[in-house]
Amino acid sequence: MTSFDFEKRISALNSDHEELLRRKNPAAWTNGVWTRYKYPILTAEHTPVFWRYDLNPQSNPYLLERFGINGTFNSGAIKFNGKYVLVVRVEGNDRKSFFALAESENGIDGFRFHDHPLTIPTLNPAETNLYDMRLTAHEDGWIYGIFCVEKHDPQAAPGDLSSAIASTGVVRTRDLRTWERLPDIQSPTQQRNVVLHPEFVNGKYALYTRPQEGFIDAGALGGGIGWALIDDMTHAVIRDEKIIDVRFYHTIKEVKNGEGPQPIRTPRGWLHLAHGVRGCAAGLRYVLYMYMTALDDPSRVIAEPAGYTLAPEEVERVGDVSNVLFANGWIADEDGRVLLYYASSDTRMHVATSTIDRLVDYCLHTPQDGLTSAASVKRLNELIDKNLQYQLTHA
Ligand code: BGC
Ligand code: BMA
Repeated sequence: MTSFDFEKRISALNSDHEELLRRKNPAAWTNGVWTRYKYPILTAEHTPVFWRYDLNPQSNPYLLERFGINGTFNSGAIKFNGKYVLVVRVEGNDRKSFFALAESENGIDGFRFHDHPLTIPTLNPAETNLYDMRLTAHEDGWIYGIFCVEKHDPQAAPGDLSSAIASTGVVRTRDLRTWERLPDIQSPTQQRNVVLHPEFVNGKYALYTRPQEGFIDAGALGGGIGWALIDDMTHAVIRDEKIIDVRFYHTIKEVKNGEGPQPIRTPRGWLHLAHGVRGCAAGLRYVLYMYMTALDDPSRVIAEPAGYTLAPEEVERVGDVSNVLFANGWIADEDGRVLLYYASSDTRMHVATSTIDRLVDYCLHTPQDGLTSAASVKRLNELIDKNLQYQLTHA
């Protein structure tokens, strides 16, 4: 009979876990706009050992994993009481997602999960999966969490166990401990990627929306990121909705797009980060892009730098759903830094940093997409000529 040393195994598990959580995360890459860091900040292995294992040798003599974690991704973010706090989408081996808070002192490494995941009150027993929460500290004094609620489509043909319906859930809190569930947002269409604007606009709440024709297809209704004013977040109803960030043929957002985190106010306008999706032989490719809107009207686009700002690279390319970068959380820090929390391939969380000044410069001074190869060549030639001229005169 092989002997199994329970105590030895558990102490190895604990010390490996502690080592992972204490690992420093040096800067590794920059293109001037963003700095990437060497390691993911949260992976399935970062979840507490006591989430995954039953630690009692009587009930778990072989020390088997009892609750497998498949991934930690698509996190909302907020700075709260001086800590960098993420509301992480955790997915179990059973494919169900739930939310859990993790926090760090410096926002770059040392993220630790709170002991328990969030318990979100259920409004309707049919709701099956909850994911992708955006956190907005609103000027009304509440912190809102807006997330996707997924149910099996009641109209699905018998045997069709894939068709689903996406709606939008709302919770609010003041302390990140007690979360009050509000009614789901009423909308004439399905919605994903709904984000609450942090300020009142004409005395109303304002939502970035993403109407969609079906569960997956954005279709004609989902022509881009939408905008809707709401009277009351405790009974939110989307009535009039307009598309503010439009999709175009042969771009990084040709198939779908959606608002990422809550926008950031700057002296020059609102900074936005979104995801864009295009189809290719490998399936859907998700990248991150930016745009800016006007301070006097956050629904009016004033800058649209061409193409993506971050796309999957190296280890980021591979995971549960490969070739995906997705972000629904960032923090504008008091010192002018921006910490972007992005997920790769529906598997793990990363951080990238920039500053408000750099991001505003990037948005306002990076040329817009001319939508054709000819326009891109013209844009590139302008930069080349400008640089060659500069080199000549500064030789
Ligand atoms: C998944 C999401 C995904 C959505 C659309 C859901 O079932 O949980 O991650 O974005 O389907 O593909
Ligand atoms: C979606 C999103 C994300 C996910 C992405 C890629 O539509 O809502 O949850 O990261 O697909 O699977």
